[in-house]
Amino acid sequence: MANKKRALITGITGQDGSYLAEFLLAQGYEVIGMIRRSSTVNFERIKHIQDDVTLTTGDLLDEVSIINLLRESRPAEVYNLAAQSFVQTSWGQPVFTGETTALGVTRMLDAIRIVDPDIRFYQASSSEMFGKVVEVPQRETTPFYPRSPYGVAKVYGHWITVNYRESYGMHASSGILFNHESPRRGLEFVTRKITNAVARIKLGLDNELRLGNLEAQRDWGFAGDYVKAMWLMLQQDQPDDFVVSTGQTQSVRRFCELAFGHVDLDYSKYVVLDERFMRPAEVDLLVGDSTKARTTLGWEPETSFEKLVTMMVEADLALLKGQR
Ligand code: NDP
Ligand code: GDR
Repeated sequence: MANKKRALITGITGQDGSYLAEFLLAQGYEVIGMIRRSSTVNFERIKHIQDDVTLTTGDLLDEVSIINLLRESRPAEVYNLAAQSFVQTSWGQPVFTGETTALGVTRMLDAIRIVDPDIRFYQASSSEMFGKVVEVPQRETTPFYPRSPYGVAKVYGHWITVNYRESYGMHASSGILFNHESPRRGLEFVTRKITNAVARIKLGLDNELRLGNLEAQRDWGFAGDYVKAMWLMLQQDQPDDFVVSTGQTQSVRRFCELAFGHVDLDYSKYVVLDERFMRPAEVDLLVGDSTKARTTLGWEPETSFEKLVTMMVEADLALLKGQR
């Protein structure tokens, strides 16, 4: 145990945190997960590895808790995945989103600077920073033009990471990850909302799916593939920023078509447009150029869009059948 490399993951109870914890355990790491206090247990995504990781309370809103956590756990690597991550919510809670998703990054970076500036740091940056279409495909050099309080907060988180790298020589890297999904995706995100509805409709539990903008285009990959890129960034001699994406873009409509089609249903008979799911400002088209990650890190996505959709529909069908 003493010789194991130790990593701290914030956001371990989230989609990416659970896949990253699995990945790091498989690499032989000792994994510490920072969890925030809640009135009910929310270990759904990590219950299968709960005995293999150490869970410790802390909150990105509370720098003292982070300093104490770092002092006690002394990790070699910190993966900062915690955030208010739902774009739609960021209009309703813009200040909270800024506190967590933007200033939370500074709290963590500053805690590292105070406790041990040699700790390597990964920041979960996002393709939402590109926002309005300025260049296609988007790459590391594409100017940011965020379109939501979430996107604005992520731009802050990205630049403060660059700033701590340049100011203090810290090994701080920012992964600009495009949308990545999985059966563990939260039910409010469009992909999981669709695959869950497909399963419910197929099993006779529902008869419609209410959605917003069907024409938005996203570069969707599989979360299990993307966590490897996070780890690879922290294994490099030099810290840097990397776009992580598949290079393919698909519309929400196309996602519906494939997901419903997988169970022999016609999406147009079930999908109902609902204004409540339209956004005040939309990100119309995201497609990433991950050449730098592919050449420097040797990373590439392994799961096709079709396989991802099928995996998610099958998982939701199995889940619902299991619940019955
Ligand atoms: P999730 O929403 O699934 O998980 C977010 C995690 O952050 C949860 O574990 C949540 O804890 C935790 N968290 C939220 N607020 C705090 C806080 N104040 N203190 C401590 N923990 C907190 O997100 P994903 O796993 O999908 O994404 C991981 C990161 O990657 C996020 O930063 C997201 O913005 C970013 N990202 C995600 C992309 C994607 O497509 N998934 C693409 C690009 C970037 P709890 O369970 O208690 O709520
Ligand atoms: P996104 O993901 O905003 O890209 O952020 P989301 O799945 O929420 O939306 C994708 C696109 O689908 C459109 N859409 C709907 N979205 C939701 N959630 N619900 C609907 O009913 C609906 N109808 C249409 C949206 O308008 C949008 O265009 C995700 C998050 O994981 C972020 O944390 C991350 O940074 C980015 O991906 C990259």
